[in-house]
Amino acid sequence: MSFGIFGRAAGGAVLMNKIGAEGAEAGAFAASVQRHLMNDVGVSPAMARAGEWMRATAMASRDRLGERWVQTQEEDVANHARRAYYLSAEFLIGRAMSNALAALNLDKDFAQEMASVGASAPDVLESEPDAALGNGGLGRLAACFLDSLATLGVPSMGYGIRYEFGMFSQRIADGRQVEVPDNWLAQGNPWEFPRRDVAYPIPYGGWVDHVEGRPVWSPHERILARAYDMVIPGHSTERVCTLRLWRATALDELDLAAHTRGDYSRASEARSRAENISWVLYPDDSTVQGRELRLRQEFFFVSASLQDIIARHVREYGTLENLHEKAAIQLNDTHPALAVPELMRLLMDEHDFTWEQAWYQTERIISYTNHTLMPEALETWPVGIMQYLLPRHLDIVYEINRRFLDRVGKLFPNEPELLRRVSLINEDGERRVRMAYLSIVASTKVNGVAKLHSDLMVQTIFSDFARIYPDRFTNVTNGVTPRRWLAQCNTGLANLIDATIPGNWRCDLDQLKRLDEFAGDAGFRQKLADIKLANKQRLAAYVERELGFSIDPNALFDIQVKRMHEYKRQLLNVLHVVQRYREMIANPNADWQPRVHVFAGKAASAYRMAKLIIHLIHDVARAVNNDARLKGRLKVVFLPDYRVSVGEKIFPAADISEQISTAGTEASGTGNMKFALNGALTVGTWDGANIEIAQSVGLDNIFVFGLRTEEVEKLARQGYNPSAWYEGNADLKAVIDMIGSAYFSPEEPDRYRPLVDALLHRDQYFLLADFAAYVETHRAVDLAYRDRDAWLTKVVHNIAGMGTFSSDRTIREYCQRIWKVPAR
Ligand code: 26W
Repeated sequence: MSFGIFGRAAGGAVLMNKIGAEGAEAGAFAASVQRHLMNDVGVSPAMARAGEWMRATAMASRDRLGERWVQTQEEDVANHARRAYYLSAEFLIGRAMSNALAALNLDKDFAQEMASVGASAPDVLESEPDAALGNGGLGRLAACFLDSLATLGVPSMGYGIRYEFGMFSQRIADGRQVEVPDNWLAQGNPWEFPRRDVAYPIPYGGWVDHVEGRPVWSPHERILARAYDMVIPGHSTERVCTLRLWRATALDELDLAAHTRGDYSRASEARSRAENISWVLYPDDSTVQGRELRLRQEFFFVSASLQDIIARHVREYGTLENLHEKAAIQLNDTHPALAVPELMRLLMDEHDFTWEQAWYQTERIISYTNHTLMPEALETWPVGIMQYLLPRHLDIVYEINRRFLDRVGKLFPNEPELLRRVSLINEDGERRVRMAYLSIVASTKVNGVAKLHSDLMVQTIFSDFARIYPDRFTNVTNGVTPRRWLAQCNTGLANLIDATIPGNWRCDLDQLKRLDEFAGDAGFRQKLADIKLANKQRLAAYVERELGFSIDPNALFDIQVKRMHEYKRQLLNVLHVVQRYREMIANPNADWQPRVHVFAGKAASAYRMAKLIIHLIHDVARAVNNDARLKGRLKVVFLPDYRVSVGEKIFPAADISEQISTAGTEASGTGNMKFALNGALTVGTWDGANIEIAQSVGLDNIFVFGLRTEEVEKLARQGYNPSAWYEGNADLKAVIDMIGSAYFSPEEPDRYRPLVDALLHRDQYFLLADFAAYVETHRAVDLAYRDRDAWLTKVVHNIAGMGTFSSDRTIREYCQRIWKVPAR
């Protein structure tokens, strides 16, 4: 069967053929699964357990993806395609199976096949470990982007690191977070294609000589980057996208001389030194630790990826002169920012480009996305470490800086302070390279990830650069893939949408707008309510399995899931829960809206305050869940080990989505989109993408509260005094006193001292200033929830308004405005 460039079956005859072939396809797939089960897994169908069926099914799917991969590559080469390369230190993929089966149109056959062999399809799917090669939003965004790149048929690749250990698993012991290594490759990875012939040496250390005026770098060591591909299937297309992940190994695995001497530990030293580099993901999204290893990781995957891009280009064109016409490279935050000096080095030192020629290309190839305004998350590298690990790159950075400052000096001759501010080298204290500035100077475009964030970016952290490069800055609002985050995780809702607005909304999410006209249809609303209830029952069953207690699916489910961070204000949520608890015990016979408050999220291992908040949630849960006076009308749940596959159970089950960051701090948020798409109403601040969601679903269909960014700034300028807010609000005072007393932690009365002190004396994120409005908003939520028809009407408008938050829209914008590559 032949498909067009972008894999659309052209013409009715081909389509008929395809449908006619599907029955046979399904039979062939079942046979292939059984063959893999016997030949590769080594077990009979009668004896196979869920994990074994999973591996066999994955292998059978992988075969087909392999075919699509070959076909896609051939197309791109034949078309001399300009390609987009997405460089990211994180890809938070989650499970691959349901998505692959859906993309291959085999999901229903799989369910039938499992039934016919007496296996449970859900158990088989659940046995797949999550690929958790990321921390949070930034990594998950990268995974959604791959899904859209494949689906839109964009000639493209993702590049990252094949971490042996991904994001740690979170266990809870006595209310405290305990981190456990994530050995996700323990059973092998049936989805990856090791490319044994694709490997590049990665140099580190040493010194730079100048021979006949040319710099010559003599690295102290070299390790090897080996390619492992994951094939990312597109939906409604045979196109796929490649995620190429690099694994570090030693160039010389064995020091044979040492081995012969009997010095075995010496003999294997080089190996473990090298393998360390792709060993563990940095489990931290606010501060950087283990600095040297982290820098090694960043250079490792950047260098391997660029060498690979260059090798591919030379293979296709025999020259690098047109590289900038055929390659666009996106830096996912600054973790891959070393791509700037590394591309310069490869072009100049290895391919004889002059500085001007190399810079001309670099500036046209690279673009950079910023994901945070938080100063502590903006990467800088001490000049000393750079000198030691990457001396040639430091020289190049200095030269980029010299030329850049020279230009700025000419553009703004009377502003010596400006030069100091925009220098790529921060000279205050220990000299450090500012990776964001380096990225900006070398980029075609620099984007933020939601309108507010992009505006603040040019008004605050990058304001000087916005003057120097007025046309460089832009916005591309984030999105999420509707395949995983609606079609696959919420089959009930997907079926209802299919029945209501037939068409391919999965790949054209704007279609959801047509649901608006069903808001007044009582039958439709009832079906929506039934689906939500079923999803809440499913989550309740999961809670019961994980935590051993039951929650009432008829209660209002109020959910906050995301990384634990002070700016995200999980603590404000807790303050509200405690306030509600106080009100309920003061007046137990009132007609309280039954509620379940669900939390989930990991804290960086060194982040004391975030961990203390997890502990507080558990302590509050213990008190509240066991207080008979409440008669089960208030429950607090902390679901451990939040990850993609847990998100898939949570988003469809929420009535209320908590998006309550201090205005101006959350760059975008993407969980907010997943909740709303699944029919939860947002309680949110005027921050990040919440603003655009509000504009899209309508202000009547969202609960907005709290200070706006300008008001937060004003308050800060005037001198914010949290203890005045504490003294001025009796409820707030009582809530904080209750936490500061031994009420929730009788075994350790001072447990929450640090937290209460931080609130009363600093309150960096203005919780106390937003408390009253937040509590008030939740009263309005309770009232609104009681009017079932009105509530469900809002739910319909929420879903209908979410079309624009598809990552397909986001990727189209990158393609058109930044990369200049075609998308269907
Ligand atoms: C150096 C360690 C590190 C790792 C990750 C520092 C900072 C990060 C990211 C910038 C943190 C992150 O994930 N940012 C989130 O990116 C999402 C996707 O754009 C946004 O939706 C979130 O608002 C933003 O917090």
